[in-house]
Amino acid sequence: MKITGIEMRRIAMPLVAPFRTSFGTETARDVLLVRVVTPDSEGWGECAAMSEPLYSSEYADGAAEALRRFLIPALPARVDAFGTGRALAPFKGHRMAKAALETAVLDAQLRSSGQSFASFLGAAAERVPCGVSVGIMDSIPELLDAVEGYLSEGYVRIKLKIQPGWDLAPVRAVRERFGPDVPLQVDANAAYTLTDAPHLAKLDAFDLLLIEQPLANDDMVQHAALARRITTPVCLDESIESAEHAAAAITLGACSIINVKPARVGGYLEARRIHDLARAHGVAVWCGGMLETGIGRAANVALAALPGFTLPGDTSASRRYFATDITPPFELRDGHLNVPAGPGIGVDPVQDILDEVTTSTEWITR
Ligand code: OSB
Ligand code: MG
Repeated sequence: MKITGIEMRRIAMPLVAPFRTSFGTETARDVLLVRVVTPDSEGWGECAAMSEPLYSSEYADGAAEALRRFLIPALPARVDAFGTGRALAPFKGHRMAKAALETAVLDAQLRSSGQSFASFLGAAAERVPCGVSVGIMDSIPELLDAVEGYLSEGYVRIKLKIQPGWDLAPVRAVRERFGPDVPLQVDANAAYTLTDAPHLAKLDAFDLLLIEQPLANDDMVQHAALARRITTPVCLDESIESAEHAAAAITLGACSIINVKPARVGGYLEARRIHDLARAHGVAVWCGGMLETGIGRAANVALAALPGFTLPGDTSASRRYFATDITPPFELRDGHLNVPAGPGIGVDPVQDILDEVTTSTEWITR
């Protein structure tokens, strides 16, 4: 496939409510979109990097710089998604930037051939069950109101963000109010250390599906030690940046569940490798999120339909994040989102809305 040019577009998307995690509070998403143009199609990729390097080392301005200076110039004139992966491999890190470019190439390629992401990736379902990630709040009553709202919308599992000082009490309050049958899990975004193991073991009483990334990104061995000291299954997010990391984590016993975010691991091809590896080892995976717009969400929902994705993802409806999405909104039906079936990611940005939220564009000819 010949690439004639690539557009990098920045958009500013206010969130419907601030989203607070152990690493910071987001009130708006500053998103970098990549559009790959070929003679007979175009393809979109959304870069999940946030404005500041707090979740991982990547950030939106840094991703844009890596793309314009190294990644886009390294693309051969004729290339497909697999070739894109190979061309970008010599550059260390910058996985979210690579994922955006590879996804845009894959989208263009699949639109040309008329195949959907879901079909290309090997999806086994036409709709996926959805969970919701609930941020840290100022008070327990506020949290209970938020959870009640999401449950009444139909979300099939609740994930609570936790940090030291906001862990046992919110989990206990949600269990007491909504009962033992609500599928419930927590995500610490690396806020604890192994010395907190006795404290984290107190979460065992609440029958959680999993605890996500309790310890630091690099603490693979420490996660294995923690997993031996608590009964709540340990799930890794930040620690897993590749299939090699996943293999190491599984071998070490650092996790029994993996949150797969295509952005974090460099794209959908690597995400599928992790799915295949985990499935072969009996390790459950689920699809995480980075507060994506409809562009990133469409591809994530396709991935979440693969057979090894046996737990509900953070693939929430558009309105959980944005009053107006840049694509027709993803809507929850009976706790599920439909997997797009059209060519490529199966959705298109609405041009007027896209233009309204655009803060800059940059066209790179080839
Ligand atoms: O750790 O999973 C995370 C959002 C931004 C960065 C990291 C994370 C999250 C979420 C929300 O938990 C996932 C979503 O709903 O998109
Ligand atoms: Mg997480």
